[in-house]
Amino acid sequence: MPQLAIILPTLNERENLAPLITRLDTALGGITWEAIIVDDNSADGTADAARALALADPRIRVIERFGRRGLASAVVEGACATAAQYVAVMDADHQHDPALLPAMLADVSGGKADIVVASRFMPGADAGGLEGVGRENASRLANRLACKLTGTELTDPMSGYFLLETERLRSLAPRLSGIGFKILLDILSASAEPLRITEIPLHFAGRRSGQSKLDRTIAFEFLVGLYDRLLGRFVPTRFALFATVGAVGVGVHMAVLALLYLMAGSGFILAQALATFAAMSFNFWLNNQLTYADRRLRGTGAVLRGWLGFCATCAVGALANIALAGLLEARGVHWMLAAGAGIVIGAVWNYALSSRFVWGRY
Ligand SMILES: Nc1nc2c(ncn2[C@@H]2O[C@H](COP(=O)(O)OP(=O)(O)O)[C@@H](O)[C@H]2O)c(=O)[nH]1
Ligand SMILES: [Mg+2]
Repeated sequence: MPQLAIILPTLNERENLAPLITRLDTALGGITWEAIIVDDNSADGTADAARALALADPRIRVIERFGRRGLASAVVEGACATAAQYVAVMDADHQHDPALLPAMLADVSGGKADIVVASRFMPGADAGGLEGVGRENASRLANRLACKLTGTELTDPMSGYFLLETERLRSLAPRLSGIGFKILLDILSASAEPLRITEIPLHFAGRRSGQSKLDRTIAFEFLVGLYDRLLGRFVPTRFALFATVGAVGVGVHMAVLALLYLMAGSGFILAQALATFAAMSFNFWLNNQLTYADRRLRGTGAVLRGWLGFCATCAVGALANIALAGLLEARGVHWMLAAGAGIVIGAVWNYALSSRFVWGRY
C-alpha cells in the first residue's frame, strides 16, 4: 500500500517522464509511493510513454482523458484514483525538485501542517526558472494580493507544488471551482476551516524539455481567480469572460462599421456584414486566448476549424437574438428591452454551443 501518491498532470511531456521517475525513485528511498500520470490526450504520445514505464514499474499508473483539458480537474481525478493517504502535486517538467518530498511528507504526516507548499519566493528559495524579470515581479505582486484575499500568510499561494492528505483534497473537490487556473489558491479558499500551512524553499528550475502550456499572464490568471472567488457563484466565471469578450467585440463591430459605412462610403448592408464578420473573428481569437486559454486551439487546422465553427455558432445565436427581440417588440415590449433580451439570449446560446462544439469535445 503506497503512503504517498504523486500526481503528475501532463500535456506533451513525453521526454520528461522517464528521467522524472528516476529522480522520484532516488528521492523517495524508504517511502512507499506511486506516481499517477494524468494525461489529457497529448499529441506527442505522453500517455503511451507513461504506459511503457508502467509496464516496467508497477508504482506507475496512468489516467488518460479524452475531450477534456485542465490542470485542476486532472489533479482532482488523480487524487480520486489513489488509496494512498497523502498526495503531492507537481509539474512533470522538472521545475519542481523531487528531493523536497520527504521533508514535505514529514510535515503533514507528523501533524505539523495540513498542507505544505514548496515556495519560489521565501528566503532560501529562488525563482530562477521563471523566465524573465517581468514574470517574476508580476508573480510576486499577484502573490501579495492573493495573501490579502485568502487571509493566509503565504509567500507563494500560486505554487504548483504542494502536499496534503488525500482525503482533504477529495472532500474539498466538490467545492473547487475547477476553472483550470491555480488549484492551490482554489483549495485554500474552498476550505471552510483555516488550514495550517508550512512552506519549504524551492529552487525553481527551468523546464527540462518542451514548452509551457500556462503562458497566460499571471495578472490575468489572478484577476480570474479573484472574480471566481467573489462572484463566480452568481455568474459563472467562464461565461463572464465570454460576455466581456463579446462586449469588446461590439466595440470592434462599431469601429469597423463606422470606418466602412461613414468613411469609405460602402452600402450599409455590406458594411454591416463585414463588421459582423470582423467582430466574430476578433471574438474567436480573444476567446481562444483568454476564455479558453486552458483548452486553447493550436495549429493552423484546429484554429481554422474552430474559427469556422465559431462563426456558424454565432450565426445561430444571431437568429435566436433577432427572433426573440422581434417577438417581444411586436407584443408591445419597449424596443430597448426587447433588444436587450435578444442580446442576452444570443450570448447564452453562443456560449452554450461554442463551449461544447468549438472548445469542447466535438
Ligand atoms: N493533464 C493536464 N496537464 C496539464 C494541462 N496544462 C498543463 N499541464 C501540465 O501541468 C504542469 C504545469 O504546466 P506548465 O506548462 O509546466 O506550466 P508552467 O510551469 O506555469 O509553465 C505540466 O506538467 C504540464 O504538462 C492540462 O490541461 N491537462
Ligand atoms: Mg512547469
